[in-house]
Amino acid sequence: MSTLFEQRLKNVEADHFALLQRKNHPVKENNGIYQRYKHPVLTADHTPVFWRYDLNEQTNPFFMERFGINGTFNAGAIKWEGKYLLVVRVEGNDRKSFFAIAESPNGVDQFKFWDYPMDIPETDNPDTNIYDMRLTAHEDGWIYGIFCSERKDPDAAPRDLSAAVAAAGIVRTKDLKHWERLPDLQSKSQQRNVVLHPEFVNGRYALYTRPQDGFIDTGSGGGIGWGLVDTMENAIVAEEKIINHRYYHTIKELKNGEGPAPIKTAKGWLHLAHGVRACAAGLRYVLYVYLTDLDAPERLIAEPAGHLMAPMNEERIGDVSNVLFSNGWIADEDGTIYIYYASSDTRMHVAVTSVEKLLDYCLHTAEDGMRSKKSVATLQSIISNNLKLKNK
Ligand code: M1P
Repeated sequence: MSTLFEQRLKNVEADHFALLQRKNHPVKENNGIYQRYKHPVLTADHTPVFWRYDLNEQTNPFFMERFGINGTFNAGAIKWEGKYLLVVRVEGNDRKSFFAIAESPNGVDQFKFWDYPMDIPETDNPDTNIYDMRLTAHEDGWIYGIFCSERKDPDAAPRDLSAAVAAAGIVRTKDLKHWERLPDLQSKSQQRNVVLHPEFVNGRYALYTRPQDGFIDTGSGGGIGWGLVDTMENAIVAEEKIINHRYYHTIKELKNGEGPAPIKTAKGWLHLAHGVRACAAGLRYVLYVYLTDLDAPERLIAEPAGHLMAPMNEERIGDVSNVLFSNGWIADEDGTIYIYYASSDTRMHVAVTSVEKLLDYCLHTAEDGMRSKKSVATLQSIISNNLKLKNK
C-alpha cells in the first residue's frame, strides 16, 4: 500500500508532466492580423513541483503545498541560443512578485522553468516588490532588464498602508544567469513601464518612459515618454518628451505604456503598447501597435485606430480582470513575431504574426478620427470601394 504522500506525489507529478508536454495549436481567428493559440503558454501550475512542495515525506506527510504560486504573467522575452525564453513575473500567494526564466524549443508550447528563480540584487533601498521586466539586447553588448521596483511611500500618512512609489529598476547580464544591478533610473516623476531602445541615438541610450503623477495615476504624464541618458550605470533622464499621447475617448484615455523593446523593420520601429480606459466594470487594458521613424525613433509615423488585441473569453477573468498586458515579443529571423501577452494578471499566452503583417496593419488601417462621424466616413469608404468591386 502506498502512502498518501506517495499517491499525491505521483499524481501531482503526472499532471505537471502532462501539462508541460501539452501541444498548443492556433485557434480559428478571422482578422488576418495574428493568430492566437488555444492554451496559455504558462500558468501557475507550470511552476516546478519542487518549488511548491516539500518532497520529504517526513516533513510533509500530507504532501501539501509549502510555497503557493498565485500567477505567472507579464513576461519579458528574448531568443537565446535557439530557445524562446520568457522572464516571467511569478507572483506568490504572499503577493510578492519575482522573476523566473522559462524556455521553450518552439515558442508556442513546452515552456519549462529553469530550476531556480532569478535572484535580483537589491540596491541600498530594498525593493518591496519587483515586476514586469522588459529585456533589451543593446548594441553595446549587454542585455538589459528594466523592471518596476515598488516601495512603500516614505511620506505616507501613518495609517496609509497602500501609498507606494514606483521606480525603474535596472539590471544587466551577458549570459542571462548573472545579473548586475545598476542604480534605479532617476527622473522627475515616478516611473513604470520603462523600456530601453536597442540602439544608441546620437551616441546616447534612449528610454521609453511613462511619467506618472503618483503610483497609479498617470495624470498629467500625458503618455509614453522619450528620454536620452549618457550612461546606464547612473541613468538620469533630465528631459522627457511625450511621443505617444493619450487622448479623450480612445482606448488609452486613462493610461498607456510601452510594451517590449520595439522591433526594427525596413519601414520603421514597430512598437507594441498597452492602453487603458475606465468603464463601469473598472479598468480595461488592451494592446495596440504604432510605428516610428527609423532614424528618429521618437517620431510617430503611423498608428491604427483602436486596439490590436483585447481580452476575450477566459482571458477576461483573473486576479485583475479585463486586462491584456504585454512586455515581451520575439521576432525570428524569418520575420515571424511571437507576441507574449498576459491575461488578467494571471497567465501567459502567445499570438503569432509577422513583421510584414504588422507593418501592413500599421500602414493600411485608418488612424483614430476621434469622432463617430469620422469612423463612419472610414467605414463608408471601405464599403463603397468593396461594393464597386463586387458589382463590377
Ligand atoms: O493590473 C494591470 C497592470 O497594471 C499596471 O500597469 P500600468 O502601470 O500601465 O497601470 C502594472 O502593475 C501591470 O503589472 C499590471 O498588469
